[in-house]
Amino acid sequence: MGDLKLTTVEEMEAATARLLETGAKVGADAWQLRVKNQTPHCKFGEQGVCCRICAMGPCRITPKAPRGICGCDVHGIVGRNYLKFTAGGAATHSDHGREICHTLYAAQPDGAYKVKDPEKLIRIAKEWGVETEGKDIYDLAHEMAETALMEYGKPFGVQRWLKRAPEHTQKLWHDAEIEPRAIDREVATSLHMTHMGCSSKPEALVRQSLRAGLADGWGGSMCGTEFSDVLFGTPKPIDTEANLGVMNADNVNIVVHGHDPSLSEMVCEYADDPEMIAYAKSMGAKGITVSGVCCTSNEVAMRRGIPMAGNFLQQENVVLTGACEAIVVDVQCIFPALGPLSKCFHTKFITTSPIAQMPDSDYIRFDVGTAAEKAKQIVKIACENFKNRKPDLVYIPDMKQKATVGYSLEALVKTLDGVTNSQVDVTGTTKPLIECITSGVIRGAVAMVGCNNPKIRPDYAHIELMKKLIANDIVVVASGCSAQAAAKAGLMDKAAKDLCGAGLKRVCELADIPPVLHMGSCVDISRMMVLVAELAKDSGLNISQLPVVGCAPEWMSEKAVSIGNYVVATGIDTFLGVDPYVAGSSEMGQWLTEGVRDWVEAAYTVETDIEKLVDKMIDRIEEKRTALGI
Ligand code: MSK
Repeated sequence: MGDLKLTTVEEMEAATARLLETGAKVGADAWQLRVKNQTPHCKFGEQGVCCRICAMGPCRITPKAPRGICGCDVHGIVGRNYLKFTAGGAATHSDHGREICHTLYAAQPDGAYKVKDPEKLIRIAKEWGVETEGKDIYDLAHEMAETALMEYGKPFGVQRWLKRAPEHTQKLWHDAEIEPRAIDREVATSLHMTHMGCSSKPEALVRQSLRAGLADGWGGSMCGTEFSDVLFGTPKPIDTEANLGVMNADNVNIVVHGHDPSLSEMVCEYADDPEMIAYAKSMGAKGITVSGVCCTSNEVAMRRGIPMAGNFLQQENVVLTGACEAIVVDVQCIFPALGPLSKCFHTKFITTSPIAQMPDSDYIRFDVGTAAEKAKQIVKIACENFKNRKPDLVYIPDMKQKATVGYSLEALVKTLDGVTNSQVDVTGTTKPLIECITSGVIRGAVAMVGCNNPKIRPDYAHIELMKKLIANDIVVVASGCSAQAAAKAGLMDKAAKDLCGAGLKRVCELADIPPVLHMGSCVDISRMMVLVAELAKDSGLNISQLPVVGCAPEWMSEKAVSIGNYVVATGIDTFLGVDPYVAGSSEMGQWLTEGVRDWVEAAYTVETDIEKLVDKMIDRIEEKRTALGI
């Protein structure tokens, strides 16, 4: 198997166990203990049958009490909870996108934020019908930022980005009345519908869940992805490393965590500044190592090659190494536990956003106007904290893997250009990939996304599913914490081609790619939507006909449900390893796993048995191939 040795889940668990011993010495707890304290979970909550949207309750549905005080049945209660969950996710991603638009609005040629990809900005401006001729690039950036911000609250019309979808998909959305209008409107409408005395009909609640999801994936998240590329550069393949061993015991370790690259980009910039490196040395360190956790990690890995310390359920581990001088966070997926945990060590837990304020943190408010000075202040604080380290508590697991990351759609198209036998010119399109799929060299593709969840053995589902998929010649595109699971295991090392079936292995060799392709952070699932849209247009097929499925085996956040809704609504069958709190309603289950297919030609499958989950995905891909006669 060449020189690749995968890191196993068992090895990662052993490293975590060793770190928890350090935690026990200093009286720290961690999620493993809190899970025990919270188990068993409330059955009403698990099934989604508890309603607390008004003060007459809470009402809980049982065989003896089949309706709430207002008379709402279990299907209405489960449906409302599902829509509220979606709205939370859509709001979160979209607000991230909005912040990026504000950062773009503040970009200046001599400022902290610059336009790093002017060609992409011009391309999007032309797509949106904005005049570009003779315009200063920064004037254009500000105009585009303002135009994008208007998408959040415009009174009329639907999302601009929808035009990227094939006409067939746009028509499905129109006919099903799920075309998202203003982004904020879809979130507000969802919360209006779930207010006491509004919708309790599952069909209506599911329809709005798809619409709110689309406002995220084909609205707010797409703004986040596309304008992050404009500001910080469109990712290209770049080498990095992943897992806790990327932290360096001799250096000042700064860990960036969260989602918005506006913060992490600045921290990376200053950590690389010779003045700051000299400062770290004056404090007794040999240098500065920045590494990442969660989607922030994906953002800076794919643009700068910054190493990935870990994913969601590894966030406490970085502090437990005893070698983390500062963990610097912005928004989303940050454990409040980091506050008390950091107090057990010398680590500074630095919060930076008014949206994510937490006890036991040092709050250094970060905004676009003062980004440079705040980032410098944060790096200095970390350097000064090096001397407070307690050497007897330092243990960094010797565990890391090589990874090649940064496969934006643009990079993917460019990379696959050479992999074709076509007699016609297919360059700059997805046609080489289509050829690989239609010829059967690659059987299909799976978009692997989402978090970790203690309900599933962490990373196990991600890694085992991916191994089986690539062995069956199915290429994997991954984002979020799923991508980090792959990188930590070694599946983003190009040598992982040796784990593939013969067809995918050949493609990996020809294109010089790993079999699991890193497409970015959670908002970058919008990249995957554009990829399938292009595949459909270039092949003349509908998205739902492509042998492509989506999968979130270990998901946990509201954002993941919003994502699931827009992936399904885009025409991609989506497989979940964790139930989205709908088990209490047969009608909701029916709508999500079958009913929505009539509107969008795709639906959910929920399967908590991981072996069965992967087999169902492979079967679905093969069914689609058979239907196409390929
Ligand atoms: S960070 S939403 S735990 S993928 Fe985007 Fe990871 Fe899930 Fe957060």
